[in-house]
Amino acid sequence: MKMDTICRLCSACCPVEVVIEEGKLVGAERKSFLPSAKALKCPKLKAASEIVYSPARLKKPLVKKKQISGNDFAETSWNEALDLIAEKFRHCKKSYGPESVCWLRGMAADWGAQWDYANRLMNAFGSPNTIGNGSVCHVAREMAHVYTYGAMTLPQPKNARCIVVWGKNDRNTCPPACEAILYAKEQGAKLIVIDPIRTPLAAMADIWLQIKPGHDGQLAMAMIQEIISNDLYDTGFVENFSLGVEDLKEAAKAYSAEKIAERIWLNPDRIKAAARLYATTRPACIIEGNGLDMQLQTFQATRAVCMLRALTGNLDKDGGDFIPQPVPVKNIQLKERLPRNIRPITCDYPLFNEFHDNWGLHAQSCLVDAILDEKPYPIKMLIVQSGNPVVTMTDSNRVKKSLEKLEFMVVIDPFLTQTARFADVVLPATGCFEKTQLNRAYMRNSPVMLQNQVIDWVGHSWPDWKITFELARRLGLDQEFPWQTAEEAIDYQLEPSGITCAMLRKNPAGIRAEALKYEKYHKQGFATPSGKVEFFSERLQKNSQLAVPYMDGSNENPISFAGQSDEEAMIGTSGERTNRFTHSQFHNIPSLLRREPEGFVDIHPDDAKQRKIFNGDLLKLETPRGHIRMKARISDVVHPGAIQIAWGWGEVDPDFNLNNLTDDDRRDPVTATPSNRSFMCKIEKVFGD
Ligand SMILES: Nc1nc2c(c(=O)[nH]1)N[C@H]1C(S)=C(S)[C@@H](COP(=O)(O)OP(=O)(O)OC[C@H]3O[C@@H](n4cnc5c(=O)[nH]c(N)nc54)[C@H](O)[C@@H]3O)O[C@H]1N2
Ligand SMILES: Nc1nc2c(c(=O)[nH]1)N[C@H]1C(S)=C(S)[C@@H](COP(=O)(O)OP(=O)(O)OC[C@H]3O[C@@H](n4cnc5c(=O)[nH]c(N)nc54)[C@H](O)[C@@H]3O)O[C@H]1N2
Ligand code: SF4
Ligand SMILES: [Mo]
Repeated sequence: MKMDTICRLCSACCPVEVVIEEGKLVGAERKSFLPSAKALKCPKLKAASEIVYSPARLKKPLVKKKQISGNDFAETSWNEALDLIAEKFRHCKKSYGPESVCWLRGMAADWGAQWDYANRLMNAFGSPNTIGNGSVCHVAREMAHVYTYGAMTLPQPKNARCIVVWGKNDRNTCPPACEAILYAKEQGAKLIVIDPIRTPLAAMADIWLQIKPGHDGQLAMAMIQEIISNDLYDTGFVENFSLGVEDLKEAAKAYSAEKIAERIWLNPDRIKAAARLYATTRPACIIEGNGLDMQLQTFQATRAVCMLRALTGNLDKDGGDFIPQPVPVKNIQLKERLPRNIRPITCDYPLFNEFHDNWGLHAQSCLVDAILDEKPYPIKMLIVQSGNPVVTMTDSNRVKKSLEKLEFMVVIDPFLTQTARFADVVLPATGCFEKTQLNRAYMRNSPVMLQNQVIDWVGHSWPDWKITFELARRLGLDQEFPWQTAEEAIDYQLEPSGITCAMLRKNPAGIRAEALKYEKYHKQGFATPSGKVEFFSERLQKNSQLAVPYMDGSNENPISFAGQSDEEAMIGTSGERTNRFTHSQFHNIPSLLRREPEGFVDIHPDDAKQRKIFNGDLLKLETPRGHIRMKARISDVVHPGAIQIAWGWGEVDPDFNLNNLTDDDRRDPVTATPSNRSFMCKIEKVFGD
């Protein structure tokens, strides 16, 4: 039997068709608009049945045996596990106040209605502290869009004549987007790639700018300067639908290509050529990604990139950057129920906390501050759902210290991860094919699609919705969580749209809540305070932030430890996603390991020669926060002076955990984003061992 659903093994959220035999998932294939010979294959999806039925899957709730030292767990029943957790919720509320309990969600791959359920439970319980990982993923990016033109745009590469891929590696991270780029390229579209690494898309680009890691904001300002000073911008659009272009003009003067090229490792003529090609080939879209997201200046840099879209009049055009038409849904988070006098632990980042109706709190680093430094007050109990913070959060050694200090910790995950080992109770969650769920990626724009349960729960695991609903009822929140099935809850949330779960099941390609419209700003303006695109933001000015990006003329080096490194240090870049793994996940799946059995440090041949490093040599990388060991791979995909460190292997061995190297002391002032992707590190060969 074949069934339709959405794959959530990573956050690409591909629509897929799965093959079910005797109730078991035996195969799955991505749906693609390309003929099947050209469609991109996904190794993770190919391994789906190995992942779902992995012997390492947790089958029952686990409780830590306190009397035995080490990481020993005993199996228990759902009743006992949930009763114990509910008792700890009550104990913390009574002893320290409800705000001492925090719920942390990871994995953008699982964003969806589940985020709303966790918020609803916590808000009704009385704690404002439901924290996501958006400060190191795309929520900070979303805020930069919202502050510029009211919503996060969706690039439309398929019909574009020019595509800019800025810090995004869609070949490995988002096959549907990559297919659209490849298709457009075949139709003659121009491709510009801005990436410190020669990715597959960079290798086929018309212009590839191999930027110095972390310096994208200055590049965007140079492109703005080139476009404005040569009158290449869309004057009609800018005059009628924006404000502050004069201020932007002024700010950009300090960043001409000649002035900044050398310090960002680029050639001024190539910067100008890229700016001109983008501005003069319409429609054009910019696909920006995680390469921009984890920088110390992420908010200003992304705002500058957003301004390029507006200057060139590409906003809300087919083939440009589309302003989404979100599906009307109920906001079910119950934020209004929170006592007004309790501040969240992320209170130092008020603009980030409040920029959106239902994104909620994402200054993830504040959780560690609250546990360790008790600022603004201590967190005593933590629930971690679909995240592996010991491996994926900044400065892992500090994170581990904080988890050890907790009074009680719960992890909800299909696997016993490095993080789960710190927990007092581990609840076995089902994976994506075992649950029905509304998907936020598809809620932000019609058409809505359903993630559909296609197989039974493995062992005694439960889907996240059921875990949350059952826990809520044990906390006396029966009225807030009256639903017995995922479908009931989804229908409740979708009510304003007139769409139901049953309708979605009958329409696997999705249902549009309203007809697709471009250039909506003619009628409704932009969802900013002024109703216009805001090159100058009064909101930011009032809150003591830069009203125009880089208007202070800063040329600061935004790489961690830049000031304190010795001459021998290199720029460590992190986070490479290969298409076999999702962050810390799947490093225990045999077929995926067969092709990629370990992670490597990519080092340029010139640097390797100078340091007498050969392929396969064991290297020690070190920063003031810690060290890792990994083997060298000589490769010219990197720029001399920079290395690329494999990502996610910290789940296999703490010695491979690159977040041992990252720094959480400096953060973007608006979005609390640390520099997870670029930091100075010392590199030396390990002899013997
Ligand atoms: N230095 C550095 N740090 C980074 C990054 C980087 O590039 N460099 N990337 C950042 C980014 S973009 C992100 S999004 C984060 C990712 O950080 P995490 O969210 O911690 O990433 P994962 O390792 O994917 O962890 C997801 C966990 O969810 C579990 N899981 C899978 N499916 C389900 C489910 O349906 N239900 C439940 N309950 N659990 C499930 C998995 O087993 C896994 O343990 O890391 C960030 N950290
Ligand atoms: N296979 C797989 N797919 C995934 C994931 C996964 O772990 N594995 N994770 C999912 C998640 S949560 C996310 S957020 C997305 C992320 O997906 P992408 O946004 O594609 O993220 P990455 O591949 O991490 O990084 C994109 C590119 O940024 C480049 N880069 C690094 N530093 C810089 C810089 O300073 N400037 C510029 N301009 N570029 C830089 C990298 O070299 C890389 O080519 O992928 C999702 N899809
Ligand atoms: S790219 Fe991600 S979402 Fe798409 S099929 Fe592969 S694992 Fe699933
Ligand atoms: Mo992410």
